[in-house]
Amino acid sequence: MLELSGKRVLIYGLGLSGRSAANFCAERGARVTAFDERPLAALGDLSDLRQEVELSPGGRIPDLGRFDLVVPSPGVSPSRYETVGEGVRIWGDIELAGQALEVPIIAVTGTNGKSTTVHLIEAMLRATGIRARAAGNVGTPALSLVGAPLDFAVLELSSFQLQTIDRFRPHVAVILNLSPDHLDRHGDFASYVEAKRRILLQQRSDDIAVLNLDDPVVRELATSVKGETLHFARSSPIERGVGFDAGCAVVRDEKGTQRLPLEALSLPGAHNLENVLAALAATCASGADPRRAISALAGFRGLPHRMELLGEHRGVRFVNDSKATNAAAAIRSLESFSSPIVWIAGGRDKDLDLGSLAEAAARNVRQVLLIGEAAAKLERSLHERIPVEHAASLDKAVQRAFSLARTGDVVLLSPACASFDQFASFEERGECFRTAVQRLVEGRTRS
Ligand code: UMA
Repeated sequence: MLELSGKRVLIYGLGLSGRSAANFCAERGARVTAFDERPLAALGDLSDLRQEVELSPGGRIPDLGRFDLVVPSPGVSPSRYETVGEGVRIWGDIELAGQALEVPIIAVTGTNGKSTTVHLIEAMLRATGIRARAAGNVGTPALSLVGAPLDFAVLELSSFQLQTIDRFRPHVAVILNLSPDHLDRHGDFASYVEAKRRILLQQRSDDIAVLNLDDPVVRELATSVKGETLHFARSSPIERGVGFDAGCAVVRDEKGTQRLPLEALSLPGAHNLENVLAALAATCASGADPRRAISALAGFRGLPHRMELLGEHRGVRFVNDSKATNAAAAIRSLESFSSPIVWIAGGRDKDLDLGSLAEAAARNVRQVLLIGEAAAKLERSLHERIPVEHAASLDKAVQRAFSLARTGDVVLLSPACASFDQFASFEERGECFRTAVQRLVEGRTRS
């Protein structure tokens, strides 16, 4: 059990996870200092912080060597603390949660689809009467689950969060897919994959890894599995786990084979089918009945900003996929439509090879409208394959996209880039798109 009483703890970063970690440590008797590079005025309302937390915002980073434990926020690069001596533990909030949670953990990582899968697992377990709650990179700090009346904690984990785990041991570890992302932080794809691999390292022989057999990089991670492996796959045949055939999830386990029709699935795209198969495999790994679990699909409408159909106006559909912050995610959304697409892309480049986008776009993109810092780089990779225009803002891009679209087309926001050049988050970018579409539909902007 985690012993924090009297320990000197530095919370590095006062965002959502930092605040929850500060309170968690203070409640357990630690002497907590909370540092953030931003000045106090920029940190917003801190009234939820316990009084005994000593604030040290702005200015210089405190001497890390003075602390027993440093809790870096996921957004803090390891280069800020990796030179600290051996006497100082570096544990992120996920490590703290892993040590404090008294229920088994289902942890989900991968490049794309994590949040949807985590919410699907939560819904599927609940449909079987199991008390489960989602947290982590989905937006709710994992420490908020400590002490909650639960049977399972379902955690979405980013590569950033996995860099600061130590003994964290999920009973079920799911790896969805791996393609280049966050290379500005990790340096290269191999280092990013190594961060993701860490989800498996503390598992034991009675734990379960759920791996995507269709993904060659994920398949290779099987060499790090310590316990049982369940596979999921949309295309490959499965021996143990969840496959797919003729509209049915095919569950294969020691009891035999069950075919479960997926007609209640309303989420579009092959990638969402993969998310469902992964979630079902994780649900089976938790001991739940897959037939009851799958009933959750009927009420599952997907998450905002992920292939979210905002509506239709004069025969043109508007789809918000603001969460597509990397090339692989944007390719998946482009491939999800058979109708022509007027595509809005761009934002902050995460040092990705954007060339692969051109091939996907050439299939059925009528026109691309480019926004943000990466517009020039995107244009270089796209202009030989599809017509390219620049737009001064997302709002203007929506107006122009609608004027270019024909009946039956889709206007798709799927940026392939981070939002931070123009917005605070992908959510804010998605909301801006939603507002622009609403204005258009209500006739408050151009015809
Ligand atoms: N900060 C510093 N120095 C730094 C970096 C950050 O002082 O070098 C400070 C910032 O000034 C800020 C705080 O740290 O005040 C922000 O911390 P953070 O960026 O780590 O954000 P949190 O609010 O703690 O949110 C984090 C995750 N953020 C990141 O990984 C960047 C959230 O994921 C997560 O939902 C939340 O914890 C709860 O677990 C967001 C995300 O964008 C959604 N994730 C990335 C993604 O999905 O692609 C990985």
